[in-house]
Amino acid sequence: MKIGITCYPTMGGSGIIATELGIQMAERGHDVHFITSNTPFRIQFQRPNITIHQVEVNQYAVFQYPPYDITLATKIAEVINDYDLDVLHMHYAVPHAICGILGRQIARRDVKIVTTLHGTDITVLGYDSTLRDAIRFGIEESDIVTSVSDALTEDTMSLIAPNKEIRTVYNFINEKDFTIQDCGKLKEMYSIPADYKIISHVSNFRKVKRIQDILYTFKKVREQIKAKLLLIGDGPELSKMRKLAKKLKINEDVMFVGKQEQVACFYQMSDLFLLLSEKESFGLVLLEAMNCGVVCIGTRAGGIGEVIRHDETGLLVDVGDSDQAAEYAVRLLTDDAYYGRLQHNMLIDIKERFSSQFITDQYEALYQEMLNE
Ligand code: GMT
Repeated sequence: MKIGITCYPTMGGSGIIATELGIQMAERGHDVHFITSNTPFRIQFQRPNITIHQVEVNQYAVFQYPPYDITLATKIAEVINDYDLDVLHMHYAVPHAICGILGRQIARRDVKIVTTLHGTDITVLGYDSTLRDAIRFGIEESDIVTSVSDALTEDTMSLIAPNKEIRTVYNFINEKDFTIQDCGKLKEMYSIPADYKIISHVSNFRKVKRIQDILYTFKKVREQIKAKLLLIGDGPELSKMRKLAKKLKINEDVMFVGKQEQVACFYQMSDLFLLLSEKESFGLVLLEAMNCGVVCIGTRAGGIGEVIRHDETGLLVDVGDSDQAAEYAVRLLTDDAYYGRLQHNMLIDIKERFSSQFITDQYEALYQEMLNE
């Protein structure tokens, strides 16, 4: 198949999944075309069957805002025609599904469109009455719509109420990069004493990630256990959280390492991973941590409860309950047998429900289904 993919090519989970899926499809022999504002950051070297079409948005004095959506739609139309695309896979209803639909009209070709909803397009933009109709249009005019969790499917149905079936297709893990491996002397390089436990978190430090709860949890754990907190990523809440760590007098044990391109080694040196968001459609970072052997504590928010099976493959707490999170963290970090049981189950569960092969098969079948219609 000839597949066009549009996503935000950044470090966010949606861009990662879109890119990894494109790589998987290319490895299966499909002809993959990324139509994006930049080379997706996970494509760092030459890969056969993958072509990148960069969308360059020009700024003109007549426009008050740069016309990203129209330029993208025009580029999509050009690639549809020049490469005879069969399928477009658009990540995010707004703006990308709409750009795909417009691109298809401009190209005047019957290319099939699958749109994947990732979360923010629904759980944030869905509340904006100026965008809700456009999101519904993007969903209804796509040939097939998928969402990354049942929770997001339900949210979409209640917030947007589209006249369209939405199918859940879970995110998947890149098993090659995220695997149990010795992280070498990393602990030593970061001057972390060997007998300290490492608790970590990776995100874009948006408000929804509730980094303050991670700090509160860590403070309580630190009172009982020698531990360091490793915070990876950058975003709007970062400087506030640095101040909070100081105020809580835990700053000496909290390491803010900023945005990092290679995160696998940070998971590999961790003993526990926390994702305490108030909204999270899936939580791809959980899969990454888990496949590196790290047991996770997450909140009962969105799709996190579909990724972590409470008390079987990890632990769940209510949003904001840092007392419970700390109690669970101490148990996991002191009870090796319990940790080992959850870790064992979690590694099996990932293989069964979130492997790259299992999920790529599902998307490939969806593409095929559209073409057979
Ligand atoms: O988590 C973010 O803020 C980034 C966002 C994105 O659009 O890249 O992530 C969303 O999509 C990921 C991939 O499907 C999911 O794993 C994240 O849970 C989801 N984020 C939210 O729902 C907040």
